[in-house]
Amino acid sequence: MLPLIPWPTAVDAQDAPPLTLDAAHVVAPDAALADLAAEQLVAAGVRVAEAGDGVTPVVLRVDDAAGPAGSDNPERYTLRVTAEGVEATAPERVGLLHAVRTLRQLVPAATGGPGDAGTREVPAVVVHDAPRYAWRGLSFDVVRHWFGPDDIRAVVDLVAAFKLRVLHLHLTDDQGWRLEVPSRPELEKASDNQVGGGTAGFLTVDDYRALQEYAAARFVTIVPEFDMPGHINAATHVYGSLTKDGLATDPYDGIEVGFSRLWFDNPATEPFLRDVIGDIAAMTHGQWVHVGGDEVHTMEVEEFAKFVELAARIVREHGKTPIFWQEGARGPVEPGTLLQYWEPKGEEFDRFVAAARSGARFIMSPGNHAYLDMKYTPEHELGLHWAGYVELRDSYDWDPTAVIDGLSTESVEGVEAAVWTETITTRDELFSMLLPRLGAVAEVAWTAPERKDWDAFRARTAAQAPAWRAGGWAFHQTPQVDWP
Ligand code: TNX
Repeated sequence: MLPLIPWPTAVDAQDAPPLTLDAAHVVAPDAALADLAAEQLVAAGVRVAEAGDGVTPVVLRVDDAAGPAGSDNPERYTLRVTAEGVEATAPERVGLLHAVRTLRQLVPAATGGPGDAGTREVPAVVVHDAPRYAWRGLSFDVVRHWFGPDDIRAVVDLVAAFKLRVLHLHLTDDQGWRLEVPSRPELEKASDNQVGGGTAGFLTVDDYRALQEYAAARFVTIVPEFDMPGHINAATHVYGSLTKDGLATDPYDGIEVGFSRLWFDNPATEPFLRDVIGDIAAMTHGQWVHVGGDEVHTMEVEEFAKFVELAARIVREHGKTPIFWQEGARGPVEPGTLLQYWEPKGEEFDRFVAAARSGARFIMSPGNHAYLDMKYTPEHELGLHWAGYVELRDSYDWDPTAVIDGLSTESVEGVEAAVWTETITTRDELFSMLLPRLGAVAEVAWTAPERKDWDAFRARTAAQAPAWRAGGWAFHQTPQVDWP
């Protein structure tokens, strides 16, 4: 059993002596990749040194022939470990980093950290690998409780460790506004609030740029979410002009949803959407802008549909691709729009299938499997449970193509876990909700269904624990795993 999550396409254990990886010398196509590889090796307790006696070469090389036989997946890679050294090949840089992540997990878990004196014996193996879906992500609510740049970088490191490519940041909601918008500087007034009150904050334009650069270096794209036309109390608290009676709303620090809204016919509304979406699009390096659309409980569908049409049009005018929560299917849907499924609502499945026929594609975030803010069990202190209790196995045992009856498999764009922070206030609490379940969702997104195996996954999860401990990553010791 090799301790890999997500499980690769092909793992060929070699009948050959293992590699002792005490010290490594990295050869890479560029300095940025060499640094990232060195960072991973050091985290695993390997000394990184100049080439020399007793120093193992770890060679990263661009090679179109890498990956599983016949695969043209742009993320594919091959990792070869022999007693003499390590060779990673891939057609693109991202695949080389995937190979390094795999190597990092192969360094024996018992020697997971720097300073650990144990032997770093890596089995001789050839791994050929490529993901099932390109869209593999985590959605992270930094509104309900504020998590700043340091925490967000830690979450980038975590998602990257599981080879995820998207970090979707939920940046606006009833309780707070978390991103500087240069054309609307007043929005900062709505940053200093969160669930339960207390001091909070927001990302400046510079913070946001630096975060995107940090993530991009690790092949993670930040997808910003500006939630409208509901979940909007932070904005109506700042701009009374956006409300029906022209009066600013009170700050909100509770956890109810669905009460706040914009008004389509209000002349202040469209300029607000244009300013906010325009600035966010201009600041965002990735291709996508998420414009929410969830849980507007006080609006007729005709008006809601106008918001969907307008927000999507503005996003496209700025050269980006719009994403909505699944409610976006109630509006007109253009080809290429992404819809994010979250709530099991059988009566809406026909609408989702129709949206897919119009060219929409679905990101699967089913609450009962992928919502990592759900409690593990009724006794769990943290979390909500509107979508049920989500134990590790619930996060593991599902197939994205079987979530919406009648949806064609080609209409599934990929998979996102989600963590909402109504009950989560610290980094340790956050990580204990994400780990170990994020590994399960990552495997759903990466590994072909016929290669998944719950018992093997449990064992591979247990094997990660020493590295998580060494890295200071809190995790929940679910009884579904025999933890070391
Ligand atoms: C539903 S998921 C919401 C969020 C809550 C979450 C809590 C979605 C699109 N909306 O506003 O934070 O449930 O689990």
